[in-house]
Amino acid sequence: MKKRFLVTILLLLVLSLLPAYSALSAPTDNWQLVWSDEFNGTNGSAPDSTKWSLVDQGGGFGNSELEYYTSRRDNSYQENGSLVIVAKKENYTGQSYTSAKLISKNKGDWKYGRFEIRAKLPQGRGMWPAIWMLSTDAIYGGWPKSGEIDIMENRGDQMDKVSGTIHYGNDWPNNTYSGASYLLSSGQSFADTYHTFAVEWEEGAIRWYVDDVLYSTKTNWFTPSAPYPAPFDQKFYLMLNLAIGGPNTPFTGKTSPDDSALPQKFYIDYVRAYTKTASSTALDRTGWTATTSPVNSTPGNMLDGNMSSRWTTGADMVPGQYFIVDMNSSKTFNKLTIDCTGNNNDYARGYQVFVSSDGTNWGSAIASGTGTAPLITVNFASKTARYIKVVQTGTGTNWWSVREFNVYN
Ligand SMILES: [Ca+2]
Ligand SMILES: [Ca+2]
Repeated sequence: MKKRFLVTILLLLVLSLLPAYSALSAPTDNWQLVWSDEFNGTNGSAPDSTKWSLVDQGGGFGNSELEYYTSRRDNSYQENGSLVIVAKKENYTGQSYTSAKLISKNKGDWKYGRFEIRAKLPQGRGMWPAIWMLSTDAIYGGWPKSGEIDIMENRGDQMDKVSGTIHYGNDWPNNTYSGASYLLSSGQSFADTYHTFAVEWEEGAIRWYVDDVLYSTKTNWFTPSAPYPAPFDQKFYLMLNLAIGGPNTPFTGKTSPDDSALPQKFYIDYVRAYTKTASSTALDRTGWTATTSPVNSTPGNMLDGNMSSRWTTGADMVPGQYFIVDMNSSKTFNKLTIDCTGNNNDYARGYQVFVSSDGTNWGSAIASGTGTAPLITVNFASKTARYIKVVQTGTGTNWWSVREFNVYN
């Protein structure tokens, strides 16, 4: 997003369009949600100030951008479950357009993670929506020496294409970047519907996805003052903005904006940040037994390693149904899975998880949630106990079933 002086020419060199099918589905079990904004505030309300700061600034941002970013509700608000960033043709504090930019600096900062944003883009010549990240503390120096990760950028006269890029290296004009673009099928536009944009950033690797299709992986970069994997080994924060490119803005093609397209709206359904938990191993279930309420079918079917056998309530889901697994001796664990794949409507519509050392005293729930799919994965801080109890808290017109129940550490 910053200082793209040679972007137009160089992008032509790096547009190795790679939406060839490579299905690394995401997020995997090992990505755990740690932060999110679902933008469920009341219609017209400001973005959550505990998660975002609103930039109040103009001046071009090194790219001869034309907008002034305001903190007014004219340019940003929540509506119907989305954040809306509005770009307007409007004279304001020396600029001839207004828009908004949200930053999570010192409110949401992460070293490594999966960052997933579902958004519908604005359109029209000059529009430059961006979802990107910069270093919180910039310990390796000014741009681009502390790095920049662009999760998604688009130019509004090319609505079938987005790009993902990292910027790094020496001071401008000797800076470096690398990236790739993702193209929709012919005739489709990122302005027509929401799409999911994600980056997975781990030590030594950054991967870009659109709608869970991996389209770019970068593993090479540098910064002058520190060894690899610097600069991408420090905390970064998120930014969401809609810039307006002008006659001197390379990214948007050095043309004047199409004023007839304004106002334009950039809709963001959610922003979710995940961190990777250590890979886990399923515990050996030898000697484990299960009891259930209601008493029905064969509880041991959830522990037999066979997806074709199941325990089921034999009755519609109602709160209070439960099963208890006795692991035969005390175990330490931090994750469980309740799998009813194959009876795809039979998963718990809501659940609470309890643990006990004696099968009698359960204390308060260690985890709870709402099931949304036949495989329910529950992560929690490590526990040591012999018994695990899962209680149904939802209501449904299907029988509650469990084909396999596993516990991990
Ligand atoms: Ca939402
Ligand atoms: Ca089974």
